[in-house]
Amino acid sequence: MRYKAVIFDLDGVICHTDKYHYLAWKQVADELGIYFDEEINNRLRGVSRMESFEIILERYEGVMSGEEKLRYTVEKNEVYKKLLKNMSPEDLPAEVKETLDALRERGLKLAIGSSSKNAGFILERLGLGGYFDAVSDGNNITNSKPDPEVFVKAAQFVGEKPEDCLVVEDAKAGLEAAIAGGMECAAVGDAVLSGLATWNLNTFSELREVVE
Ligand code: B16
Ligand code: MG
Repeated sequence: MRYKAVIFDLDGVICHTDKYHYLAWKQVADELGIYFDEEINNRLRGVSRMESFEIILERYEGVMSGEEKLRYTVEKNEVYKKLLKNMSPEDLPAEVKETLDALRERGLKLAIGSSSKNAGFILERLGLGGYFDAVSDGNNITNSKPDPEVFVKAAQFVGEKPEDCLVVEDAKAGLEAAIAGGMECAAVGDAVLSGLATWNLNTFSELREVVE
């Protein structure tokens, strides 16, 4: 087996919460009269909540205090969490679950490496609470992707060396984080275009061949 553990990003890899992030940020942007669209939303992939807001504020004319910024990010998260309640195990694609089960059967440890502070809640909604061997997320890091911290911690949590871990990511910042942490990585979706990944996946199930 090429690896001992596989570390999965959550949003954009295991599930798709982008639409909920978009709707929640849109509400805040509208309130502030800031232009916001799906293209700008794409720049928020893998980026922390506060850094996401800073990107949205690039189009803001006024000046905003740190306290106000905090208030708006809290508001965004409240809207986002309400929307997440729409999620259910049906939002976990069968292909993803079958592939995860197949990798586990082959003896690989499975972990989550997500920037999100809502990762635990999302996993519960998907019916994956307690499924992974370790969850490293926005609650146990001080630096977000492209800093490698979230993946380095995930490797520590499962007790494996970085060179024995494969990271699966949908964001360029996430691939950069994996590489900075000394890990090989597989790209899904738009991250393929960055040309940074060790493996470029057309489908999630291709992971079965990658780990051989
Ligand atoms: P939260 P990932 C990331 O999750 C999302 O891609 C990104 O859009 C979001 O801003 C970030 O989590 C923080 O999320 O506001 O829930 O803490 O892709 O690293 O799993
Ligand atoms: Mg992601």
